[in-house]
Amino acid sequence: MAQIAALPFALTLEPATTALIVIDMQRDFIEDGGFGASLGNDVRPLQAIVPTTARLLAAARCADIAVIHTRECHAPDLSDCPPAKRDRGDPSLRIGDQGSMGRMLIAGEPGAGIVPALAPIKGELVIDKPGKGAFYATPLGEHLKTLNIKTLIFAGVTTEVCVQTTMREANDRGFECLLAEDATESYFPQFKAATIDMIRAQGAIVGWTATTAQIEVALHD
Ligand code: C5J
Repeated sequence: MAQIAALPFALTLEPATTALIVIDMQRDFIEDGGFGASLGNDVRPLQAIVPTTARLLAAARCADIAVIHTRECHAPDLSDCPPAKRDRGDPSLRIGDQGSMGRMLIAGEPGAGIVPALAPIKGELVIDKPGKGAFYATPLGEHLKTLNIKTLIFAGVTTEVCVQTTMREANDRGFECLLAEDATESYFPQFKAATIDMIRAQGAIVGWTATTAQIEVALHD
């Protein structure tokens, strides 16, 4: 058992029934020329969490915690991309358009890949998801059941979109959910802060938050 000095109160977890889910740490969200940048965002805050996320990954691997990576991406024929998603807003490039890292958010294109510093290793599950939540239209739920997972640690981007959506989906499915505060980031600092507040409000209504250092300490004990 490991006890994490989380907020709003300590969280106890069993490494054997815990998984780390690293959400969408893809070049398309993190690098210049990707989808995030095409929406007019400054991607540098997202780049800044890569080393902390790598530390969290290393701690999970060392503690034999299951690691799952997700990628937001679509089939090349866009059959899993609703027009409402593709057509909304006014980005300089839309999903499926050709960018400097291949077609935007298309499975198998360089931009849809996970940044090299956080590359999955042998045995780690990689889930491609067409939505913001990682449970929607994916086999994630069945995999977690097969692995007998009870607790999920979350990292990745962006805090208030794919991370929060997946965390809420998981919370509704009965998982204990912990967000690594400094291994997640948003293009909008105020949205990240509000998401962290929302998660742990009202007695952990969505789950807990803790720093990567607090998680590392608990897993090393
Ligand atoms: C977004 C994500 N922000 N991974 N995707 O469109 O959060």
